[in-house]
Amino acid sequence: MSDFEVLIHGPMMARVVDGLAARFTVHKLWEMSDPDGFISKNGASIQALAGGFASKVDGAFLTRLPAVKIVANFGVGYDSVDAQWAGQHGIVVTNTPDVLSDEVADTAIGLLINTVRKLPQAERYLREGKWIKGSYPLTASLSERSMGIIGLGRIGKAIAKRAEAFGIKICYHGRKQQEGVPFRYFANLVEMAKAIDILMIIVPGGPETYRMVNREVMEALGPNGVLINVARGTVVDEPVLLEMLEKNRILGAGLDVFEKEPNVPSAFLGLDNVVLLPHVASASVHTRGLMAQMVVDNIIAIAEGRPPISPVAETAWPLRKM
Ligand code: A2R
Repeated sequence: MSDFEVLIHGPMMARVVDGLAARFTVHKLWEMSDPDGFISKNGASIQALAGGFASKVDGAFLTRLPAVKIVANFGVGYDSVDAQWAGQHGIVVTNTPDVLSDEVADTAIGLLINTVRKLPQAERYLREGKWIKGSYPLTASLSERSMGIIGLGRIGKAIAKRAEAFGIKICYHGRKQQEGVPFRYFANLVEMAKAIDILMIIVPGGPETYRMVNREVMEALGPNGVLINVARGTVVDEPVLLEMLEKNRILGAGLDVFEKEPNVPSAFLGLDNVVLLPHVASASVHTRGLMAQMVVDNIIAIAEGRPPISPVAETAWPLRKM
């Protein structure tokens, strides 16, 4: 099996790198002085690609790896991989669902509380020695609120379970109504935004959801509205959100993701009504370890001629031959 060659696209946890290196020949693209030259010279011998994929893994890129059988994505969101193209060309794409749902849901609720009760701002107030001069101003409350979840999938449902325990009323928006779900469904996102005061975004990224949270949605959410994004920065119209926050046309936002991360528009940094996180929703040692093992196990499965553990919908197993 040592002739099975794996290309790791960008920096990965030791559990991925070591786990793969124990079984296969591993190439670390991000450590190479000439990654492009490496692919031109050795692309044909690569059978598996692993990574978190900050850049696009599309048909043009995968064509340069003609023997590749699997693209193992570290993370549940795989919007940077053209899974449709991969499936049509006999390449399976895998992701890391389920194992991160509870962690992301915990972070989402933490971010919501921090945003509404301004806990990070209050902590900064204390550290800056301001408490001695007077109490921190009163904040908004989580009480008597309702939450609209965009994307009531695995993570969305884990968030709903937690939010219910806080007494928050839940409804959701998706492409279709789900059977057996006790929450009100809104086919129209603007209508949902009018009915709620917490907008929880946990939908996949990609062209279908690009800036679906637009001006109309944010205006419908209104001045008491709180927007929490633990999905992808691309789902929200970031310049409009910035304007809404600057003009206090929504109450606040909690953002774990940004359109061009790790670059965050500097105007966000000066605002008091936004809590900013560096895309850490799943980033605990425990959960990232489970995700890492799934990347390794998916590649081992393909190398051994077994079905992958977690193929994405576009490359459902067994792959249909073109
Ligand atoms: O639309 P539906 O009924 O298939 O519901 C899915 C919803 N969804 C959408 N909703 C509105 N417009 C769309 N274009 C659209 N596409 C998908 O998002 C479903 O309820 C939810 C996704 O759920 P899962 O596939 O179970 O994903 P999971 O594990 O909850 O992760 C969601 C996302 C990832 O893709 C990452 O971007 C992020 O969380 O970490």
